[in-house]
Amino acid sequence: MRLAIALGLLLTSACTSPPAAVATSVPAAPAPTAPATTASATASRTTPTPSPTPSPTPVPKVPVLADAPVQTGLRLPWDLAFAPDGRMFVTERAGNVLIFESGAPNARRIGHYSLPNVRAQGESGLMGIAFDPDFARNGFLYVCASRVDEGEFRNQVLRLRATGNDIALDGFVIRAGMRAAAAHDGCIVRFGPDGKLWVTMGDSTVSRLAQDTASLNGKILRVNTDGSIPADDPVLPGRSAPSAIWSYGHRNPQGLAFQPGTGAVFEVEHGEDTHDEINVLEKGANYGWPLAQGPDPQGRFTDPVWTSGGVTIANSGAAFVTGAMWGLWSGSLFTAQLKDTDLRRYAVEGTKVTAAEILLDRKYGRLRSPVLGPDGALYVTTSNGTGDRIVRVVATQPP
Ligand SMILES: [Ca+2]
Repeated sequence: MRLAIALGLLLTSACTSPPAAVATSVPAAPAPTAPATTASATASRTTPTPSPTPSPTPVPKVPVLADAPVQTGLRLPWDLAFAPDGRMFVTERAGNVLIFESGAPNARRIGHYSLPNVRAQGESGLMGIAFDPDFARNGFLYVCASRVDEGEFRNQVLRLRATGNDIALDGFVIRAGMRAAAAHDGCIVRFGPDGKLWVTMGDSTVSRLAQDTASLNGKILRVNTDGSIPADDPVLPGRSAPSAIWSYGHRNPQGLAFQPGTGAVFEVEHGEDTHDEINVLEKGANYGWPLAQGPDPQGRFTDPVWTSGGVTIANSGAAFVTGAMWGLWSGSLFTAQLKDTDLRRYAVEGTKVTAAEILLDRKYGRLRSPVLGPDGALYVTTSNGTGDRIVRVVATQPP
């Protein structure tokens, strides 16, 4: 069953050639008045002599969206990230890092790296990717992957080093302590505005680990890029010193996004058969899994700011959008849905999250990770198994 759409209407753009408009929407706020007309009319009434025309400040509007694949023929691309020079790096679950010249349509593939010892099955394999904030100088990037190492199946955070378009394994950030499984591996990596590396880690199908503060599974982790523990990480119940764990009680978090301006950490995780969640992460907080799903009626845990209620939609990745082209939608959170095969917008005020539009509904199949590109467009990976794509969603302001 589909969620009710709070507002806005959905236009499908069935079989048209890309780029095609995907959606328009009723504005959330009353329609803005046209600035130039109003301003000049007022000016002409009150000012008898001509005065310099003030440059009009555009009034933000609901954006017009256009979507089109920019890369095709991929196999389970999981995540992507843009280098400061505009190159687009894409992970494929099997263990590949693909480098494209840019995010432009059909941009040339200029590099390919295979991470060794990846075991890819179901929700495991090579997943998250993030660039070091100082990448232009040090060439470092970070991935999270399920690998066989020292005789164990582990999720690991690894540092890679790019020299031009050649990538080499540089070392481990987190080598041990994260069990891997065919499902519930989390494994999104993102840099926060605090310069720390944040990692989502699933319970690896052993749900009790999410409440075990001695285990790194079922957690959100926050570490320095060399794997050391930031001194301001929390001291969790049952421990005597800070650990890599920022928050716990998570089932399978596959989305992580930092709110522009505030730095608040929004996390998206899969529920079991109800209550997919969006959480705002507080230091040291317990988000309840597996003791509570969704809001806890007993008040023992930190409640999600949004849930899917009695159904699951399989919300995976998440990203905030910003920029003038997004107009009234700047500052919104977008999530990609696997099961419900769509892209959703949430209006966000502070930490209040309100479901808004459903976009790209059933158009590209399962959607995995949305990432804001350097051009302000949203790039989304599909996760269908064969013939997968990177879809670019461009927002423009209507005249
Ligand atoms: Ca929860």
